[in-house]
Amino acid sequence: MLSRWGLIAALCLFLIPIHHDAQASDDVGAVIVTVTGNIGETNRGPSDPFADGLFSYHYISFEKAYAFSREDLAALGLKDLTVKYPNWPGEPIRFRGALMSAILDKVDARGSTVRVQALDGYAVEFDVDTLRNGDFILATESEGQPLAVGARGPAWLVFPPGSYEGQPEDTDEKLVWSVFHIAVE
Ligand SMILES: Nc1nc2c(c(=O)[nH]1)N[C@H]1C(S)=C(S)[C@@H](COP(=O)(O)O)O[C@H]1N2
Ligand SMILES: [Mo]
Repeated sequence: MLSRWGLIAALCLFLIPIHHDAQASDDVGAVIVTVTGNIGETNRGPSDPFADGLFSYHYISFEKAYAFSREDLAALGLKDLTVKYPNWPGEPIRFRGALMSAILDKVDARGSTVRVQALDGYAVEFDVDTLRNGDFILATESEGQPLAVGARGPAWLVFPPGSYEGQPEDTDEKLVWSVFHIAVE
């Protein structure tokens, strides 16, 4: 027979959180953007070929990454940026999002190049220095509304004209919309 204390101890064992594999124990919330590559800070383990279906679709795998929910991005501090490009209809758009420099700081980015990749596979590279020194935001809202998936969300890399060296006159070609992955290389 178990003593009373033995019984209590046995019951307590059930209350101790059991550490599953890295995948299951990562507590990262409703992720919208994941940063991979040459980074010093991470909050999740390896990509899983099945569970991480969109990464697999794009032939991306990783050992560690930093996964951001909307709340994680908001915790970095959101900035407002109003932008207009000639091919956009209507008035300038007021965006809100985390600064790319804040995201790169948070993940302790160590590389020199950043590739910003969208759900549709469209991807653009930037120098880390360019992103750190300019008004580049990873917008998650426009005009006070969350950017939706199917629209330009979950995130849209937004910056004013003239933000990178050699940016052709007022083109928005590097403003990647539907961003889900940022690779530091
Ligand atoms: N996800 C995603 N973002 C993208 C693109 C794209 O094809 N997919 N095209 C880029 C280009 S080449 C331009 S000119 C602008 C505007 O393209 P759009 O009119 O198709 O939105 O978005 C940029 N961002
Ligand atoms: Mo374009």
